Amino acid sequence: MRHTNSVQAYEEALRYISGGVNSPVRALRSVGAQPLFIRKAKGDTLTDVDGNRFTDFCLSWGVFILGHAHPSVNKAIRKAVSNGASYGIPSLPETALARLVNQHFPSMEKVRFVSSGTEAVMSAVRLARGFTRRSIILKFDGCYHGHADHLLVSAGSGVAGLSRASSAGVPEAFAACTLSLPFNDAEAVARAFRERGEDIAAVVVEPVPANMGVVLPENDFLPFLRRITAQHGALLIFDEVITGFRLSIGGAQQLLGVRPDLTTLGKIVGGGFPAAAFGGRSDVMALLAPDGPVYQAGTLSGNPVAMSAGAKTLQILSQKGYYAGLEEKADRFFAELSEVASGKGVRLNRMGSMFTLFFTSHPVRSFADAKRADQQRFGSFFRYMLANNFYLSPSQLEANFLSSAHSERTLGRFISLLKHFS
Ligand code: KE4
Repeated sequence: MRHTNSVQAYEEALRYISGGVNSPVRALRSVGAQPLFIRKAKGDTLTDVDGNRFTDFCLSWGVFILGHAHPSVNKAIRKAVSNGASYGIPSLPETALARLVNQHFPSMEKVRFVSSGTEAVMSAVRLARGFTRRSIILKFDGCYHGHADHLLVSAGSGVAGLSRASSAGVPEAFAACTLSLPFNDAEAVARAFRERGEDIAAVVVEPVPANMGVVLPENDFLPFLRRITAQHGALLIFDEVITGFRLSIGGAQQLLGVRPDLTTLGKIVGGGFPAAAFGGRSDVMALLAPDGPVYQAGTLSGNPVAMSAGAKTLQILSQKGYYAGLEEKADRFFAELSEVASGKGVRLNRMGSMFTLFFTSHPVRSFADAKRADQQRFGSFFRYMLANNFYLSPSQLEANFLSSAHSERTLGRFISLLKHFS
């Protein structure tokens, strides 16, 4: 497989862009591969600048549940952009998407659009601190909530690979306002609330973490977080940037029946454009400027093209039977994949259409467990799959995703490749 043009493209990119990439994990360093430069994407297929085609299981980190370049979404984008790309003044598509978000996430009584998941979580945390007049945020090891200073503590995703618990450049004073505990450890949470309950503004959690690889919540953990936050006057923030519209049309909160005070959304909600959202209880959202004292703003927030891409995506996802169909395909695939995986000493964690193959035979129910997986062996699996035209999310501590564009034949080939991997 030729990568000459990607190699040249990376050399050129290195001259102008730090690390040659605009997001660290794309450098493929943790999997020991050369970064690819993609020319186009359609359905489940990526085509790189050398003409190599790959079946994509990363889907721009979970965005393209419908597959890349869906014809109806593209048509909506073309129509929207012909009316101008941005106004910096309210437009009807913003309210249209807000109405759809509210319809599918009833806990999001009011919403505010932003341009990235980082902005969404950062703003929700500021709002929680403003509402409760408290400072401490409780998060979980291995969960990643974007790169706002105070959330880069024991984070997952691209930060997980760094040697330090949090990024350089984050003053200790900022990190000191963040407590990070093991996911699924109700006793540790109870102890934190016993000791500092009156200072805790919010618990922020990926309801089904995907940034340490996919790790499933133990049966009562999320309802427990709901009870203990309510008991102590702290807010519960569900970071559904990945799980929102992924696990169901109403995200993890609909599937698992836990109603948070605030929710953040990203990825799917923007249909591939830089758009994300935060929202929740009206009494909390009422504190946001211009109504209240908590400031938050954004030049391209509610961008009409992004709103149109998101709205068309959600309209297709809300069609009757969409998730049932995806779930059936996923169930068939994962039933066979987990059998082959266990024969290889590999652990499959999945929920809905997102999954991680952990290269360990032990159960993975926390960040500590996930970090014990054999990252070297995952790296060689990544490179083996790439050589066979499959592009996985390039890290052991990330999730992979199915889309409605993945065929049974492709999924069958994935399984047979794992079978022959040594
Ligand atoms: P962005 O700022 O990257 O749009 O969103 C941050 C974020 C917030 N919350 C969750 C649960 C997330 O997964 C993310 C971003 N996800 C990573 C992939 N796991 C983005 C990929 C990257 O950093 O390049």
